[in-house]
Amino acid sequence: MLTVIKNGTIVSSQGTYRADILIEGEKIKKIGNIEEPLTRNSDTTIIDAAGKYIFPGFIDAHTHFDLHVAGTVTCDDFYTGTKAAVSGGTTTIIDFATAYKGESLMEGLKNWQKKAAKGCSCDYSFHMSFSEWNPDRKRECEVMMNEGITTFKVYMTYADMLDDRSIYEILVRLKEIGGITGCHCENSGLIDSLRDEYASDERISKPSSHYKTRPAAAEAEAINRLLYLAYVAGADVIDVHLTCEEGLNEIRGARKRGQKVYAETCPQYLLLDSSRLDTEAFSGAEFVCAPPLRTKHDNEVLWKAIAGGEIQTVSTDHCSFTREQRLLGKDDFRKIPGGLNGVEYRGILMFSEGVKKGRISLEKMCEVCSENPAKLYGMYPRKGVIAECSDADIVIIDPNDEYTIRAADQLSAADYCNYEGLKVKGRIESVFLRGRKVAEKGRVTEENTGEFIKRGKYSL
Ligand code: DUC
Ligand code: ZN
Repeated sequence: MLTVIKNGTIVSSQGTYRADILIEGEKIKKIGNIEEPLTRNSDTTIIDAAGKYIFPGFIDAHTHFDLHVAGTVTCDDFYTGTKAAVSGGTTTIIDFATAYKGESLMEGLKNWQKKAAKGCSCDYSFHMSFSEWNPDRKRECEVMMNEGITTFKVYMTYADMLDDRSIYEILVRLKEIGGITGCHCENSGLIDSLRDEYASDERISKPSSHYKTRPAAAEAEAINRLLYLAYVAGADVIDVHLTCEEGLNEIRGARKRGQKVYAETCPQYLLLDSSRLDTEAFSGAEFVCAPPLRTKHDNEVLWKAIAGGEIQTVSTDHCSFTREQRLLGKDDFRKIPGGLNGVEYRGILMFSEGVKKGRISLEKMCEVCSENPAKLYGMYPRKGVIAECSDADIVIIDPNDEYTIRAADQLSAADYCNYEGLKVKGRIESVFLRGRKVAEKGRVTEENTGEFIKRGKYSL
């Protein structure tokens, strides 16, 4: 079966150009002027994309589906989460498999493969999160690399946090075998002390206590520490979900020392700020995430950092809960399950709030949503680019449509939306996953065709 997408404007990190795309099976067969007789063949589907932008499928390298958090489980599993993802133009997600204490990395991977086996509507892979570091885990890193799990994750806070020695040794080991780790950077000791203080008086029942006990300084200190550990290890490293100017300044410092540091941010840190939690109503709890939302100033600093090439990727950290689940923390902000929903909105938010508002170019959007994630996470050029022989993962955006984001329309299992009421310009019109049309105007037209992607080493 052949598909021809005609007359569209193809977007890459290097520019935009008008060309037709011929899809054969799962791959892009040809780019150029596709003429008859191909387009006359009755087996050929022709799509007229005049006036539309054509992006390589977006890659969301930071999701949490079917994850146990704070005594509950995210309301999106791989089935609902990947449907939501693909409806918004994300054709590949990378979730976080965790090897809990006492489990081998392979056991952790198998547990997450089982979760994903419930059905995925976009392609998927996993990073491997460590909960402990010892000679067994060290040996198993290579096993993961052979399985196509080439990126890892460490936490500097939460129950699974690792100490500085372990993080340093992981950086050394991954450098030896060509892997790379992302790190959740927040200073645990400082946060724990502040949390106990706020929990000792009436502030215990305010959702805003969550962000007030996780200051930007806690993030910046942890980033600084990570980057010095990486400096001594001589290892490249990824700071995931960067939220603030203080943290960015630490990354700038490390880059001045000659270090290779990759930075990721998320739409919530570009578009939302902590005033969302400053409500008397408990609804502020719907905006609890870690690291927390910061200030409007930070939002703009991060947009500029994307435009200027200081931030390489934009992911979502999608980690969704219902209103009822948030109520677990009604009397104690420490028990509010944290994380925002957003896996289905990243593409349209980056287009409408980024490109249409003149904060970033089309090329930059393509770079941070598709091309760089593909390179950093070892999938390029199979994914992340519209090119001959690449997977036909394609997003068609109609720049002239507009609509209002509403929870009532969303595919995520969450019963509210962190971007409720936002008017957006543009629409993710059609989404192709390895040559098959899987979504149209926010609806999934074919589900469960996602496959596990064995990834190679990072190259960005
Ligand atoms: N932060 C969240 O808010 N949720 C899940 C994991 C994380 O790091
Ligand atoms: Zn996360």
